[in-house]
Amino acid sequence: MNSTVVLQRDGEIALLLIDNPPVNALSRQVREQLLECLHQALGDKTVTALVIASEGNTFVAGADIKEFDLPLQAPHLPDLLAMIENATKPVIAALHGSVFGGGLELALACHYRLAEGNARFALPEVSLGLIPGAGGTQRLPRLCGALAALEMVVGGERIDTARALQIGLIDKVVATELRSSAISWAYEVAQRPPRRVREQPIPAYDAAVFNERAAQLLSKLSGQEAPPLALEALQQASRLPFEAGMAHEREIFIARRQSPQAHALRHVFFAERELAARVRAHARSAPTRSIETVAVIGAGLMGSGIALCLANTGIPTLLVDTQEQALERGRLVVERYYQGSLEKGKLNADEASRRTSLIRYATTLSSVADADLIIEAVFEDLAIKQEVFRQLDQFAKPGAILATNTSYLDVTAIASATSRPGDVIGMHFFSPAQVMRLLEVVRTPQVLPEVLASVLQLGARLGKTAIAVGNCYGFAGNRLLAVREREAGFLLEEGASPQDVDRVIRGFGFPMGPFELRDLSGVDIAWRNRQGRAGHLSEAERRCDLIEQLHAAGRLGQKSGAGYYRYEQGQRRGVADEFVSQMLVEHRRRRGITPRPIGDDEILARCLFVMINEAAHLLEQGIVDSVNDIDLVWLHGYGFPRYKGGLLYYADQVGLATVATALSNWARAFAERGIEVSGMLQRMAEEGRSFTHG
Ligand code: 3H9
Repeated sequence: MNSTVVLQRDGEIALLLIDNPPVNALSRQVREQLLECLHQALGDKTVTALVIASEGNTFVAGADIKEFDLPLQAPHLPDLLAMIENATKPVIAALHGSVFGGGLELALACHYRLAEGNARFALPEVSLGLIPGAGGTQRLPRLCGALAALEMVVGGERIDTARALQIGLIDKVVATELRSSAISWAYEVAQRPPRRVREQPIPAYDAAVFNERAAQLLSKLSGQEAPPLALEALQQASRLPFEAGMAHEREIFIARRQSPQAHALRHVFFAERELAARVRAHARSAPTRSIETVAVIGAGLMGSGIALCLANTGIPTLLVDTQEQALERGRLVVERYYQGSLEKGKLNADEASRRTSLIRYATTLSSVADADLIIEAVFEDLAIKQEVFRQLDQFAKPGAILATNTSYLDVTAIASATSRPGDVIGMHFFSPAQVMRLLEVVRTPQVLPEVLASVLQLGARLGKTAIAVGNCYGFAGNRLLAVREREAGFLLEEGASPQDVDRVIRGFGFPMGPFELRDLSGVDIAWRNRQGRAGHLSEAERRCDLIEQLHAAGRLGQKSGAGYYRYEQGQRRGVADEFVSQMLVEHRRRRGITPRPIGDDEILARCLFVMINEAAHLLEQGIVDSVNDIDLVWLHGYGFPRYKGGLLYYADQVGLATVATALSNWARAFAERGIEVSGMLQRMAEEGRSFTHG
């Protein structure tokens, strides 16, 4: 058995060194060996104090998440930590890197805590659908106060050493020589009795302030089951004796491990890492081009957002717009954003000014000559984009990567306007680009592998979830969005109201429903898309022309004060509008449709199952490389609730047989809509397979 914990001696001090790469997770083996080393050190009369430290670039990132699908295995972390806390010799935690979850709980059970300046502290359990399970909810409020504990336990706040020192989580910070500093300190404290957090009372706090903040945090985390339970455990720390509080925490933790939300969140955790590993493998498989300077063409909201995103990563960026007024508006967007970051205290003055000055401005396309990467973000029109690329082909230096930020158009057709289609790629950012995590990287059959690898790598550098997708109408994300919107339109024809559909989709956990989203992104955009795809629409889609009707009435969505909803001055939340109800009554009458009541279950199934079907088509057609990509695209770009694990994870929970049968029934019942049930989905359903387990 490999050694994951070693016991070393420095005179009278025992050093327990955890060495379990990559992040020193507290696996069963680590717990066993830690326990063994602890026994040895405590039983050795020549040892006067202990130091617990870790090898590698992190202390301990938590319990081993891979073990959460297995039965509980002794020694249990709370028992091990109780033994450390109850030790009669002082125990010091020497902390660096990530001190997360069970790692922070380990530190809390020690009697003293010393940290290197780079350490970060968090209890991220709620983000995994759990609550801290080894004393986090009981020891943290005793050591740092209930309010600071609330932010970390319920809000999942991650703090740095300065804050940790301020709230009393750590005793000292050292610049270097963490281990030797801890050993020197151990000699000092060896003479003192152990200082046990469990014996400290929770400092007095204002319950009204606590409750108000708790309510605020929970309102931001609605739909998630773990945060209210984490709060409950934390509140019990003030009401129950330590042991009873620990037992209560443990009971909740154990129940949470097997909860559907915790399973779903674990799926997302590992899906994100699996994607990151694929991006790294891509970069290894092809030489990458260096991207040091970037030019963005088009200073609209998208172009300015992309420029902000680049400057936030420290990349010098040239924002180009041939319209001087548009460029000025872009400059204002940039300046206001950094002014706002300064006022909110997110950046200091130096950093805000450094980032502001990383963005330069120009009105001529020829000024892109030095850029390693040029991202076009002009109006969504093929002819306009092709003209821009024709010009970029003249001005860009050899070896520059030319990217288009189109959200629906054919990237191959755009690339064909240049003499170098191998250098052309899609970079589909989501609005606001400086905020949204998703970046679809659209590969054409011609794109060079090194161009794809370079852009994926840049995506990771920008902090994005960068996913390679094939070139098709709407790529992965918007293709799924389009089928949901189409189905939602059919639901209106059949008798549902926009409010019904939006309520059900919000109830599932999306931040907004399809019609609220349409009003936000613009009825005119959907109208233009439909015009562009007129030849591809089925007869039923063509006749479900609600978008054309709204457009003809000048109802363009939020921007014009009305779309599917009416918007009062300054309100982002729409209200139901008689105009739309009447429009639907008329529409159904013209189409000879007798409206019927449609239940919430049907609304949800119809909207989601058609997406699952389309996702299966995307997999079959090789537009996406893996099931995880589908899940991550919708999680990071479209607000799919993380605690439901993603679209295809959700499909597995419903059962592929249920999904496939429902789709086949609808395909028969609504033959004119041309629903093509994916062959792959049907086969998987028949064979009893699932997306996430193959
Ligand atoms: C907990 O502690 C419960 C307790 O309260 C109670 C217990 C009774 N376990 O993210 P990276 C792997 S719940 C297993 O790419 P980075 C990860 O899969 C836990 N594996 O690196 C990846 O593997 P691979 C609370 C883990 O530098 C590799 O490490 N803790 C764990 O970008 C590198 O990870 C958390 O929620 C783990 N705990 O970020 C912390 N953590 O190379 C979760 C990581 O095979 N972890 N791995 O793909 C993180 O937030 C980040 O990994 C961290 C490093 C910031 C630490």
